[in-house]
Amino acid sequence: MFKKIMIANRGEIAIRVIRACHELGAAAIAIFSEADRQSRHVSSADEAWLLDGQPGKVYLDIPQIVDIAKKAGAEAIHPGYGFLAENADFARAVADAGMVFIGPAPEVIHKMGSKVESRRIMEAAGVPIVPGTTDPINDLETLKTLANKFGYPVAIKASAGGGGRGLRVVQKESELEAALAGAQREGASYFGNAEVYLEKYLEKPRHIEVQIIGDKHGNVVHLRERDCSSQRRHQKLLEETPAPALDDKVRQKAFDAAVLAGKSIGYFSAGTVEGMVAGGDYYFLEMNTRVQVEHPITEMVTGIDIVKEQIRVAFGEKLSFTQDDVQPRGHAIECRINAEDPFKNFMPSPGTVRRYEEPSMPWVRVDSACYTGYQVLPFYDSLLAKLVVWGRDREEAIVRTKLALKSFKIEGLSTTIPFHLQLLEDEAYKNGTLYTTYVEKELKARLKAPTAVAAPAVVSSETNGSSQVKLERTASRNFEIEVNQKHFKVSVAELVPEGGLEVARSVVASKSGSAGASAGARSMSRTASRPQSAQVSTPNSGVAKSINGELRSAMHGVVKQILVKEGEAVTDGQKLLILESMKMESEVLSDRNGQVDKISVKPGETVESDQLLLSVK
Ligand code: MV4
Repeated sequence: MFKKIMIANRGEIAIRVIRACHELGAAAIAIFSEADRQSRHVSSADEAWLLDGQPGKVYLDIPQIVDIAKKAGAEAIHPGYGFLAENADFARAVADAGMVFIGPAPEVIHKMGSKVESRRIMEAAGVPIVPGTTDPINDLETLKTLANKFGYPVAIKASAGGGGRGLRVVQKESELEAALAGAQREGASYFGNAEVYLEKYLEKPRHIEVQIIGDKHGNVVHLRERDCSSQRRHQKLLEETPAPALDDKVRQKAFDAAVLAGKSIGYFSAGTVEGMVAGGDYYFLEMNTRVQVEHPITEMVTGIDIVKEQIRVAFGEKLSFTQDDVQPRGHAIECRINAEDPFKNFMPSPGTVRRYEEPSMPWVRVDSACYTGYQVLPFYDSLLAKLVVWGRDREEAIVRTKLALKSFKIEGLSTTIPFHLQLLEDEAYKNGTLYTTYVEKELKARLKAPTAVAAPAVVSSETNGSSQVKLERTASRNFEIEVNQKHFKVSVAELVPEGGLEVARSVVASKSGSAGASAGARSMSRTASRPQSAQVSTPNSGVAKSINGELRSAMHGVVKQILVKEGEAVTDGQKLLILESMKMESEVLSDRNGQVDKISVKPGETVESDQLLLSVK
């Protein structure tokens, strides 16, 4: 086995991989950005190296990461998910430097990165694909002809896309031109590739994905499916396995497609074959050549450690089990607890976690890098914790998940916990008929914010009714100090008022039985200090706020694109610019008919919360 493995990632997945390294007896090397000095992935590693450069960019710095890995004596690099995990150049650079990339071959990453090519390969292998093109489309006329051939609605997709980026749904011919331009622009700006293709758009599909793992001896097995239909704007919110109310024949079709897909490309690592189920049919969608966020639910029902097995096969070992050994047991649910406000259109909620306590109970696993005092940074995604719960059947798993969600204590910022509690009570969720746009189209409108209560004092039952402010020790914060190229770990604890001053606001999330019904209190001062919602155009809520035509950013982010010019006439609801924060792209819309008066930002510019973007008079 490898003796030393570098983890080219941060956060919970870095910690998860470090754990697998330690189980295998390998030392784990962490890398970290300046902003991540105090991160738990740094303190859990055996050795940690500071990356030179901007915190938002360093985890993508291939030459630097490969260089450090060589210097540190790593034999292999695990990329986690996100960042460089599906970057074929990185996989190649690791191999060229004489190390093992813990993932599939660079050519496989490259091929699966092109959705057009992966569709072509899968079709040739006999895997069912969504009706559509397997060649890129370059011009509007061809697009029109093909859209008519397949019939509306159609989806225009960036070939280099994935996860919803560069996806446009078109209902009628008049929308084709703008959709083509939009998909091309997103493909170019996110992936440096403007190539697009067309698919028949399937209404209300379920998102079923199959976990596979292969070794370097030609074996490929599947670890059954995950249902990831609970999403919002392509961000998964809850995943579970097995998929509820799924016909066993369709399930078997998905398994067969996944193994066939893996074998046809010589896959040797952990991977996921994403598909859609619509009207009793299964269709291949795309293949993810990495370990996924939601891999733990598969581990819970199969008992197989996917990350450890992934490292073992990268070393050249045969899979330690056969397809027949994969005998699932029970049901597992994962809730992605994000620093987002579900009642403000899931607006990112960066800031400091004032209190963080995980549920401690049987059948519950929490994968997280969070701690009291943890800062949610605007450079990275908003995942705070993955709550993973097992039950003998779905009902038992749901009951346990609700109990675990209610005993999670996260204060200081908004989280998706109240959303999860409401989702688990939802009829469509309970009977297993939820589809991919259900949360956005149906559930979001019904989400109930816990009722606001004027709460002058900060007393909750957590302090046993006492209004005294006690001092408590926060989890100690770890610092890494470098002196003469040597690493020292220093631990500092600080004294803060017990519970902090944000208790009133955040007990809403952690205490409400069925959210909305309990006596959760919302800090009124916070509410009052915000512009009233009537002044915020609804589609912009969470992204920008408009007061008398002045549009201000509601969050720290980056201006991706400006779609209008000064002096241009605009209409109510028209897209003005695109902001990105915490990996989410949001459109800022005009809330009135008028004229663009002044544009105060430039593309690429970083903006703070409350910063003036532009004004419409
Ligand atoms: C689709 C589709 C319906 N029909 N393609 C969204 C992200 C990317 N992975 C593919 N996506 C979709 N492609 C056709 N032809 C619906 C979606 C889709 C979706 C897919 C998987 C998981 C969640 C989704 C949410 C909305 C739309």
